[in-house]
Amino acid sequence: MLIKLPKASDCHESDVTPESFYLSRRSLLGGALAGIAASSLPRWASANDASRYADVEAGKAPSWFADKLPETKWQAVTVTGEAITPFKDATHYNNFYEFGTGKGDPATNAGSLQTEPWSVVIDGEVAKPGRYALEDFMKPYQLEERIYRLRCVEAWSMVIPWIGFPISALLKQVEPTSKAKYIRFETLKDPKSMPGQRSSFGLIDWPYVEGLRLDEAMNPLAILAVGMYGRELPNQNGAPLRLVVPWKYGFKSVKSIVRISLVNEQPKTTWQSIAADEYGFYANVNPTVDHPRWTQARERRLPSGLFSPNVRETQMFNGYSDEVASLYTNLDLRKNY
Ligand SMILES: Nc1nc2c(c(=O)[nH]1)N[C@H]1C(S)=C(S)[C@@H](COP(=O)(O)O)O[C@H]1N2
Ligand SMILES: [Mo]
Repeated sequence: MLIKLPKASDCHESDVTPESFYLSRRSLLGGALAGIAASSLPRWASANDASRYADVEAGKAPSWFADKLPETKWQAVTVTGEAITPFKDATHYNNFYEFGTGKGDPATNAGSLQTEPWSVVIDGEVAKPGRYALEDFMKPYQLEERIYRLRCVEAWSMVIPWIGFPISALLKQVEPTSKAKYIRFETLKDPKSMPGQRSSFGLIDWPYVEGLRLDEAMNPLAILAVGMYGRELPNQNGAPLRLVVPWKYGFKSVKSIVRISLVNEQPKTTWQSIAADEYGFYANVNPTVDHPRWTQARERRLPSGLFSPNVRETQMFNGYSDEVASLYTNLDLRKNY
C-alpha cells in the first residue's frame, strides 16, 4: 500500500532534487544555476512487500502479447541477491513528463494513452525501412524476461523484471547500412492524449528523443521492452514499446516509441537539449562523476521509507561493467558523461 507523506518536513536528507523541480527553477531563473539548494518535496513511501509479482494488477493484454507470452524465456538475465521492486512502486513512482512532472502523475494520467492500434516507423540508414503495425513489428522476436536494475539520475533505483527482446535482433531484421552509426528513438507526440505536452511545461521540445551508439545498441543487455512483471507494460511505464539500457541513467530508456531511425550523426537528445552541461549523450551510470547538484555515489533503492531509507552504493555501469565496460575503453568518461 502506498502512503503519500503529507509534509515536506517529513522528508529526509537522502531525498534528491527531481529533474522537474530543477526544470521549473531553471525556467524561473533563466538558467542561473548557482546556489539552488536541494529541495525537500513530499515523497512516496511504501510497505515492504517482498514477494515477487504478488501485487501485480491484471492488465488487458493485446492478443499478440498474450500469444507470445507463453514462449517467454523467463529469467534470461537476473540480478542475484537483490529484491525485485514491488509492482506498486514500479508503477506509481514514475518519470514520464508527457503525463506530468510529479512521480504519481503518470499513474494518474497515462490512461488516456491509446496503445492499440500502434505503429512503429523504421527509417534512415537501413536496407529495410517501413511502417509496421506493432503486432507485425513484433512477429520475429522471442520474448525474454530481463531482471535489471534501473538507476535514475535523481539517485533512486529499482529492480524491474522487464519482458522484451534484444535490439540486436531488430537490427538484424532491418539491416543498417554502412553509414549507420547511431540509433535514434522517438516517443509519441500527441498533445490530445498527453497532458504534459499541452501544459505550460514548455522547456521540452516534444517529442522526447533518445539515442545510442550502434555498438551500444548491439550490446546483448540493450532491449526493447513490451512487458514487465509477467504482463504487458502499464501505460505509465512506456506502453506499448520502450527502450531499456540498464547500465545508463533511466532517462535514456525512452518510453512509448513510435519511430526508430538509424542515423549517421549523434542524435540530439531531449535532456542534452535542455541542459547539456548536466545530461550527456552517454549517461552511463558512474558513481565517480557527480551530477552538478547531487552526488551519484549512492542511491535510494525503492521501496524506501522514512525509517528504512534503503540507501546503497551506486555501482559503476550500474553493476554491468563486465558486460559493457569494453564499449568505453577509448572514452574519457568524465568528459563524456
Ligand atoms: N518519453 C519519455 N520517456 C522517458 C521519460 C519521459 O519523461 N518521457 N523519463 C525517463 C526517466 S527520467 C526515467 S528514470 C525512466 C523511468 O521509467 P519508469 O517510470 O518505468 O521507472 O523513464 C525514462 N523515459
Ligand atoms: Mo530519470
